[in-house]
This record gives sequence, structure tokens and C-alpha cells, in this order.
Amino acid sequence: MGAVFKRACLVILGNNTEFEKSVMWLSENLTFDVDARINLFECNIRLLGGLVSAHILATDSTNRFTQGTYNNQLLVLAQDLGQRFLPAFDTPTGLPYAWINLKYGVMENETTETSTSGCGSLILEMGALSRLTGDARFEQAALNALHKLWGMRSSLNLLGTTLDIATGEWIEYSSGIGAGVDSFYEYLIKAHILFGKEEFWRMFQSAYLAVQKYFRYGSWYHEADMRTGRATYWQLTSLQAFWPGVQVLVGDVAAANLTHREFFHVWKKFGVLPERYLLDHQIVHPTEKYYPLRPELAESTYYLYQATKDPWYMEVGEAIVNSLNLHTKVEGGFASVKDVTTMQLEDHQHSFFLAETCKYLYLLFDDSPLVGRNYIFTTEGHPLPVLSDWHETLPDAYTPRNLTSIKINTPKNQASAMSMQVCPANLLNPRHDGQDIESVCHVPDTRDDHRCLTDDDCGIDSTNCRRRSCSMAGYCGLWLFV
Ligand code: DMJ
Repeated sequence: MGAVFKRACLVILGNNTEFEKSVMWLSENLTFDVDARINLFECNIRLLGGLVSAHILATDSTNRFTQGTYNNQLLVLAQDLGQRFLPAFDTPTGLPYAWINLKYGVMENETTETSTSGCGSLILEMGALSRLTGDARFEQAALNALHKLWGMRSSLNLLGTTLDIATGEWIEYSSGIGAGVDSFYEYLIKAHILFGKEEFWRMFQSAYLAVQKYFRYGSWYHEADMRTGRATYWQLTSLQAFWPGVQVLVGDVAAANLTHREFFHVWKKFGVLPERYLLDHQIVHPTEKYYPLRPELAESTYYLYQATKDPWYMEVGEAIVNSLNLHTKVEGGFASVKDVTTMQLEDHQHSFFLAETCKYLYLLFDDSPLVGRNYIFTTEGHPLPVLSDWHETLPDAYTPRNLTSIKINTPKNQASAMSMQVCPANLLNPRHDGQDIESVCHVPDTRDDHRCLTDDDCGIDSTNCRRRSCSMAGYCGLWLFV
């Protein structure tokens, strides 16, 4: 199965001979007709995404293959896999089971518990499969699940982490931007980019603003209860490091940079990123001390470098590569770190190490495979081309003419449509010297007259990104200590 993960990497590396060989090997040896209980989300992002992406790369205009050898074998495999996913969606809510058996479908007494990312991160792969095969069932199933999930958001536009697919009730109300939720946010914005649907943008915009308002604390993001917005867990998780990459996609580069720097600081402290770090006690979580070669920090570094071309991000990439070589390189591959405080290793290299960690680090230093091309990466690092054929008319919020150009000598800075939403005040009142700052953290006070009962009624100051507090006189004014 390793070949499924390596294929897009081979194209990025420019090794078309090995790419062709591995595609042919898969065509002859891969079958999904096996009695195996698989996780729908993981199988979707790793296998279906890998097959669909490699099929597109095998059939694009670069003619990588010896003539006549590729006859859509990967697409046939992808379609077979997609059909095996469909029984998972046959539930009272349309939300899919987390686990299915590839041969027999949903097993008796299967758990009905799943996660937000498990239901909300299917649309890219299943949508692409529908567009390629003409069979609308895949995209429809993923879309129904996403609509149902979005309908379960609270009045604060927050979602929980785990839920029951039979009842459509939340199980875990606390959530953040990390484990169990992360790729849900990522897929809203990427689905908008890939399919150009306005509804994805609208969902993303509401969800993004809620994250900034209820989870963000300075450069960090804590967890909060979806019903009240009150902070629950003050923890940094390694998975959260993908967030700056998403922020780059919407143009909120300054905020992305701030958070990215904090993650890199923790990386330097340990040599890698611990899975969970307790922000309030400044210690590694006692039972989550591992680093399974995750890609998120490298991924965000790649996006930030692409957005800014600031060589500092290449230095970050170099530091990551050096750490990986120093601490995790073993004979035959790279090993996960079991305990970041002792650097004890374990005999495991996840597929995302090649599909993502190595790919983003490689692209940081050589992005020539993507220059002049318009791709998005799925959450597992599989490239999908943005095709006009797959696009609905782009909404105003996304079209380049709607970007606001701000002159800072030369070159120009651009504030994204999202920034305009988040901080209109800054754009309306340029500084005297003609410069302007893109303030991406601004969250307005709940009431226009700035009156408040508690700190929660106050937003985030646009100039210093600090949360405002409610004064004894009942006005939002001073800042909370960050
Ligand atoms: C990857 O499998 C995907 O990026 C997923 O969305 C969550 N993170 C892992 C790797 O850490």
C-alpha cells in the first residue's frame, strides 16, 4: 500500500519512470475486496485522495507515461473504493459511520460515534471522484454530511469535536482547531477554492470568525465549549500547527506568521513538536509526549514562504530537516518519537511522513514542479488541480479584483477579502504616511456602543491583537493580560 502514498511524491520529485512503475504495480496488485474494518476518514484522505490525485497527474498534458500503458486504472480503483464508502452514509442523519468493512459494509453493532473532521473532510476527494467519473453519488453523500454537520453548529457558529451519527447529537461539546476538528475548517476553504461554490466560502467565513473570536488568545488557540464560547482546555497540540497554512490561503498572513513563530519556538525547545503541550503549566502533557513525524509545521512553513518569500522560512525548514535527520533517521527510514523529553524512538513511520512532511519540506526548497500551476493540496498533501470546468462562478469575495491593494512604497501589500471582513476599520482609516497595516486579528465588540457586562462581550484590539476587557464602568477598553 506504500506505493499509493508515494506516487504524488514521485511526480513532485520529477521521477516519472518510478511513477509509471508504481502505477502499473498498483493496477495489477491492489484490490479493495478485503475483509478489513477501515476508518472512513483516513481511507478517504490517504487512499482515495492518493488515487484520484495520481490519476489526474497520470492523465495531464505532461504525458508522463509510455504511450498506451495508462488506461484509467487508478480511476477504476478509486471508483471501486468510493462505492465501498457509500454504505457508511446510509444513516438516519446522512452523517457517515467512522468505521466500515471494505468487503461487507457497516458491521453489526458498529460504533455510531465519530468526529467533526471525520464527517466534514470528505468533500475534496469524493467531489473530485464524482467530477472524474460522472457519478454524482460520491459528492452528494459528502455534501449531505457537510450540510448536516454545519446545521449542528451552535448559535456562536462553533462545532463540537465528537458526535453521534445516528441521533445527530453532540457528544463532546468542547472543541478547538486541533484533533477531531482540524481538517473540517481546511476543507471548507479548499472546497471553495476547488469548486468555486459560494456556500463553502460563507460557511468558512462564519466558522473562521468564530475561531478567531472564541479560541484565539494572543498567538495561541485554546479550546472552548461550543455552546458558551468559554475556554475549556489551554493546550497546544501538534495538529494545530496547520492553522497558519489555512490563514495564508485566506490572506491573513500576519496572524499566520505570529502563530507559526510560536509553534517553531516550541519545536526548537524540544527539537520536534510534542503532541500536546499544556500552555497554562508550560509542560508536555504527561501521556502525549510523542511526535509521530507530523507534517503540520513544515506545511505552514511552506505556505508562509510561498506567501512572503521571506528567507527566514527556509531557515525554519532547514532547522526542521536537521532535527528530523538528527533525532529520527534510522536505517531504512525515519522513526516516530515516542517521548520528546528523552527522544526515545518507536518502530513506526506513518504514511503522512512521505505524503506530507517530506513533500512540503522538499517544495519549500524547490517549488518548480508547481510553478505556473494552480493546485490545492488535500489534507494528506495530494495535489488536485483547480480546473475551470469544476468551478462555479467565483463569488465577489474571492475574485482578485476584490482584493484591496495597499501601497507601502513598493512592492504592494494586499489585504484579503477576509481581512476586510475581520478588520474594516483599518482599511477605512489609512495612516497619514499612506501605509496601512493588515490587521487580521480584529474582532469587534459585541455592541456598537462598546458597552459590556463581561469580558466576553469585548472583542480583540486591531492594533495589538490583544483581547479587550470590560471595565468596571461597563465599557470595553483595556486589554486582558496575554
Ligand atoms: C494527516 O493525516 C492529515 O493532515 C490529517 O488531516 C491530520 N493530520 C495528519 C498528520 O498529522
